[in-house]
Amino acid sequence: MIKVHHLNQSRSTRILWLLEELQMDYEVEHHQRDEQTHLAPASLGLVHPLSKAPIIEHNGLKICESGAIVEYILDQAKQSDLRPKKGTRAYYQYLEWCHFAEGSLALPVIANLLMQMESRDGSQAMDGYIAKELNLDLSFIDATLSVQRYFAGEHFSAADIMMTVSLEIALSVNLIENRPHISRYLADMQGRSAYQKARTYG
Ligand SMILES: N[C@@H](CCC(=O)N[C@@H](CS)C(=O)NCC(=O)O)C(=O)O
Repeated sequence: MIKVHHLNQSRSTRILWLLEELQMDYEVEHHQRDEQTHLAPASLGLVHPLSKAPIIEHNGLKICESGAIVEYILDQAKQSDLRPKKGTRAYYQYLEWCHFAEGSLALPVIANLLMQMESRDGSQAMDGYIAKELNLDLSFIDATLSVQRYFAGEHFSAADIMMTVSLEIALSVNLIENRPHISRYLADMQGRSAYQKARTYG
């Protein structure tokens, strides 16, 4: 059975959500963020030298990086339509957005979150860079979702699981105001029962 190392309020929600969508058995080992620093506790460092969530353990393998874990789990699933068929247009959209979630969107969204925790006058090079990247990324995402329901086209896929968790961080700091298609999309994702089950883990 797949063991998921879950850190509260983190990207490991992606993995719990995916496993719920696939109705696969799994066990969860909980790790609670330090209340002061908000970082992972020492228990996660004992599992993996990076001390980051998610991490899974299965059949003697230990895997980090949420995108890689998603692919691994989809490889284990007996039957799944959460990854479009290779070579199709939907597959390449799926691939693009799975990578976009961590490769492009995560940096400005998380940097923005961290910058809000400190006092800044807004004139540093970093502020301009992050604001520009956020605007570019969120405009592109909103335009995409104005013409299609999901990131890989008209069917829900694991790319939606990758993207939703990053977009929710943007939502939590009011970056989604005036982005009607992203707002519609997030409400749709948050209505899924597998999502709601994954969120019960904190
Ligand atoms: N790119 C990695 C990012 C992993 C990551 O940064 N995880 C965060 C939680 S969202 C974490 O474990 N932070 C705790 C810490 O750094 O102490 C992935 O997608 O899995």
